[in-house]
Amino acid sequence: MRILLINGPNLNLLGQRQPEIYGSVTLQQIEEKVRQRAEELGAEVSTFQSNDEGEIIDFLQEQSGGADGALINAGALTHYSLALRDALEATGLPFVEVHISNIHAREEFRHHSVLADIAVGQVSGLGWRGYLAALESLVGILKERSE
Ligand code: CA2
Repeated sequence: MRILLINGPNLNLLGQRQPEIYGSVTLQQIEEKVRQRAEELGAEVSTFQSNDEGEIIDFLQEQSGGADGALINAGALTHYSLALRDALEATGLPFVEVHISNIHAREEFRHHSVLADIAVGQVSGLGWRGYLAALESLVGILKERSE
C-alpha cells in the first residue's frame, strides 16, 4: 500500500517560526515519524512539499496512479484552491485533510475548506500527531475496503 504525504505552501517553515501555533517539530521530522509508522502498518509513504500550487497538482497527476491514498495539508490553499480540489478529485484517491492548528478556532477565513467535502475526513488541531492519526485512519479504511 502506497500513501502520498503532501504538504503545501509555507509548511517547510515548520519548527522554525510561529512555534506557538505550529509547534517546534520540523517537517522533516514529521515525514520521518509518518514513514516509520507507515512501515509498522505495512504501508509505504512518498513525501512531497511545495510552495507552488502547480507543482502540487503536477505531483498528484504524476504519482496518483501508483498510490492508494493521500494525506494532505494544503496550507492556505485549503481555503481557496479550486484547482487543487479539482486535481484531488480527478485522482479519485481517498485522502485525509490534515491541519496542525485548529482551523475552526482561528480567523473566520480559515474555517472553510474547499477540500473537506471530497475528503474521507479532516484532522485539525492535533499538532504533528494529527498526521499520524490521519495515517492510521486512512490505512485502516483502505485495508477494510480491500477485504
Ligand atoms: O494548521 C495548519 O496546518 C494550516 O494548514 C497551516 C497553514 C494555514 O494557512 C492553514 O490555515 C492551517 C499555514 C502554513 C504555514 O506554516 C508555517 C509554519 C511555520 C511557520 C510559519 C508558517
